[in-house]
Amino acid sequence: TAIRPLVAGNWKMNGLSGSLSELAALRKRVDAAPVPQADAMMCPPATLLTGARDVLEGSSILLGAQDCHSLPSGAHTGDISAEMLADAGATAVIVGHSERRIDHGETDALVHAKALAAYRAGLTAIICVGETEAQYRDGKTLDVLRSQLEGSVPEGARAVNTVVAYEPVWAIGTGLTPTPPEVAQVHGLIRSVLGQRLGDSEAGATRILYGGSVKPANAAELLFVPDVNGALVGGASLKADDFYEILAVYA
Ligand code: G2H
Repeated sequence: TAIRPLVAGNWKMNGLSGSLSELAALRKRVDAAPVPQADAMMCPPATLLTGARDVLEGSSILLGAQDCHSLPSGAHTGDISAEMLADAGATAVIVGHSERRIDHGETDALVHAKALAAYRAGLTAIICVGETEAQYRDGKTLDVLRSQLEGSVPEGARAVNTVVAYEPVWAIGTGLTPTPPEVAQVHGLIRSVLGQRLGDSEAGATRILYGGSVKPANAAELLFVPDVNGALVGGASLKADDFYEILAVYA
């Protein structure tokens, strides 16, 4: 059976309470013209989760978060657990985004622990992987991704609770994107590594998103690449119209 695509927005550290009006505008567009062939999700900063939950009540748009701690509770000032995200209305959490890996030194082992925390709290883990510009230039992309996947994706990952997002670091927020054949090659590799880890039937049903400078103008060319099952959208998720246009590729 065909995989149902997912278009997930990642606001990153953008958005104050006023930004919820943009989410309300998106909801209005999606309600007026639903896109039946794909799921839509928005991941605002944690401070906006409960507000976003209220805005999205009764909507088909799913709510996700951007990061979690690996433990359920405790003395970890400033951190937020997966259970807290679930309590605030999230059904998914991004883990291992390259900005977390770079800004906070997150390792594959920590990302693995965070994915397990997501499962523990009943959340879907959106596990991000991607090579740096230097690794890309040196032809190391496939090796890097294999090792990130082996380190970050838990053995217990299932298609129902796991999404993998391929985000080449050099394509994030830069306007640069890999070519469709490059994306096809990487996504094929990701699915085959998942097959070795999870078995072919789980791997064949797992959504593999492309992320990095996805915008309305390039969405169709990136999203219809084989083994691409949706997008993780940063900058273009901040505007309801742009995000809807990307989602509407699946209309
Ligand atoms: C990649 C992406 C969303 P952008 O990080 O996670 O961001 O679309 O701004 O490149």
